[in-house]
Amino acid sequence: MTMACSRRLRRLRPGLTLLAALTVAATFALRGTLLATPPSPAGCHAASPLLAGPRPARPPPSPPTLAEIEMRNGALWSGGFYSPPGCQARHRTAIVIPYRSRLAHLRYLLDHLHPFLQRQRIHYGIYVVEQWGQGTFNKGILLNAGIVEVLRDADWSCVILHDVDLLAEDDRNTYTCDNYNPTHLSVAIDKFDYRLLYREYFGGVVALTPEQLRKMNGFSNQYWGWGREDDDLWKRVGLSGMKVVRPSVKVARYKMIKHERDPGNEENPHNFDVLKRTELDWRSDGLNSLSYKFLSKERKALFTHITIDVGEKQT
Ligand code: UDH
Ligand code: MN
Repeated sequence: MTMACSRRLRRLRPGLTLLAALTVAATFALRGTLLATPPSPAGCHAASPLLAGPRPARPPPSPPTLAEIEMRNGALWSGGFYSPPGCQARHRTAIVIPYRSRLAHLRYLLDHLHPFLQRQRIHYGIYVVEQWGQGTFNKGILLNAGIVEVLRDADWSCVILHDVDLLAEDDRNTYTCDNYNPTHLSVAIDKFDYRLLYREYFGGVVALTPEQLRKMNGFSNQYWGWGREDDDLWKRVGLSGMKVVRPSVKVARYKMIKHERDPGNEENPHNFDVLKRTELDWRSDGLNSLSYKFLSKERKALFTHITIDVGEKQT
């Protein structure tokens, strides 16, 4: 290269740099319009520009089919995983749904939850943990098994335990965890007049880090049938030196899809007696004494489906 030529190039370089910068900016602007999330090397720190705010859930008279929901959610990876385009997500949230014979509710929830979480720009995965068979439902064992299986599956920083029939009504209710304390996300449910049912209520939708779950030893495995395993969970939080935190009642709003009590999940009066023993039992009854049979794990388009045998009713 001659001296003159290299000098000319040097003179041109600021122009070239500007041109390159404009091209990059134009590409990002285009991607920004297409994806609505301009790339930010600093991560998805700012409040998501995609949030819609308060939006009462109005599920249609019949739920959409899984194929219809799949068509509306083209950006998912197999297994129901999602990573926001254009910025580095700060949180990795696993949603764990305890499940048996509630297909209509599951279809409503998946249709609602995927776009809801994508507006929050969270890296997430949805897991449906199904209790196999017709035996007595045991939500504690099912969720403990779900926790063990999802943490074995990927490196999640937050686990959200989510009833199948609850639809969040404000996407400012962020599906992430507090670093120090378990979070109760379903504070105001329409069925209970959008008021906290009672101070110690810690059911519905709750968010905990793997560390918090280990500290409190997960759920008790001793609650067969409906009732009180959530009250036991509340006691474990306090007994392990933590407290429950809650987002504002203004944003933590949910609609519960109407339902009857399920067959195989009848109220069990014995559960009140079990609840009297939490203080004595929580250290030895929980994740560290969990026993279940893993039956299958299947990656579906909208979720990862894990099936568990919780065993026979004990009490
Ligand atoms: N579930 C199933 N199938 C069943 C039973 C339960 O999928 O056969 C799952 C499902 O995710 C459901 C959750 O377990 O949403 C809880 O059961 P539920 O919906 O019958 O509970 P409910 O609506 O809970 O009665 C409201 C709690 C308010 C009272 C709190 C008392 N501590
Ligand atoms: Mn319910």
